[in-house]
Amino acid sequence: MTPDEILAYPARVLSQSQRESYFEHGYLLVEGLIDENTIDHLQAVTDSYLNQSRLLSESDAFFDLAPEHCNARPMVRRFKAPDVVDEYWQFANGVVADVSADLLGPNVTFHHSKLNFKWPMKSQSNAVGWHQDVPFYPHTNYNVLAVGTYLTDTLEKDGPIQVIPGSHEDKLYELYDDSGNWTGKLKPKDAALLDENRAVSLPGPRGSITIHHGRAVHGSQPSHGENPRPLLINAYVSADAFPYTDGGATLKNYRKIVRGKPASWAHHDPRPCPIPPDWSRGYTSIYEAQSKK
Ligand SMILES: O=C(O)CCC(=O)C(=O)O
Repeated sequence: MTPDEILAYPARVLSQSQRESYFEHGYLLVEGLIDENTIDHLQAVTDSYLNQSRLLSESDAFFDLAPEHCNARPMVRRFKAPDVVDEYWQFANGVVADVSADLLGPNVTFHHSKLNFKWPMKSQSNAVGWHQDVPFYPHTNYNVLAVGTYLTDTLEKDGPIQVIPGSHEDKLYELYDDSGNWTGKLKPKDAALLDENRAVSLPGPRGSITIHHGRAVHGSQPSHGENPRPLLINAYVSADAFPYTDGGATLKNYRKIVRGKPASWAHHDPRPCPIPPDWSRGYTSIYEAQSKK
């Protein structure tokens, strides 16, 4: 569906001007959308899983551990697919799915979730390098987006998501180095050409959501504080967008319809896209890829 076709459907949560702004700039910040009770509940569930991680010494299917992780200080970089837990899955099916329908059209498929943290680390930066999401999971069309929910107040010093406005209408980048190794971020020579002065930071109080288009160039700066900045990301695609790769096949809720109905026709965008490595047996994490020299 084109933006005009999507905008012709009545909005569920967002205002018409928020929807138009998303299509023009490729991102949106909606402050304080999620109510306090829901955030308190998600935060309590998150704390209980962080506690469980104390017993681990290496990453597993759920926890991506930072090098400094230990029993006394559980430093988890990411919960890899939190939607396997009922509370997170219910959240992924709630208001953030309605927001996605406002921007993808009435028929929406869940793609994946992750809960990213930023702990102060000595061994490596906790920045996330510039990248686009579509080269991780290319689809037949670009009605692909990710909704981030801040579980704590997130200030500029905490390393909020940053987006280059309008980049969703620009080119797609290969996220490989010059030797053909997957890095999950733009090549230094491509990143050097980005106009970083135009980057927009999206800080917000707990319960705020960020939305970025699957083609939008985004990342985040290192954090400078003790706030581990839990950011719960749920990614959705329009039901008529079909994956070119089977990277999500091992995920429990991958390609479940969360709004509307399945598509009987695929929609194809003529703009080509790069293809990621074969992750059909599972994907590790963006941190793993980006931290390799
Ligand atoms: O956690 C962040 O700051 C950004 C994460 C991100 O862009 C991703 O996981 O794809």
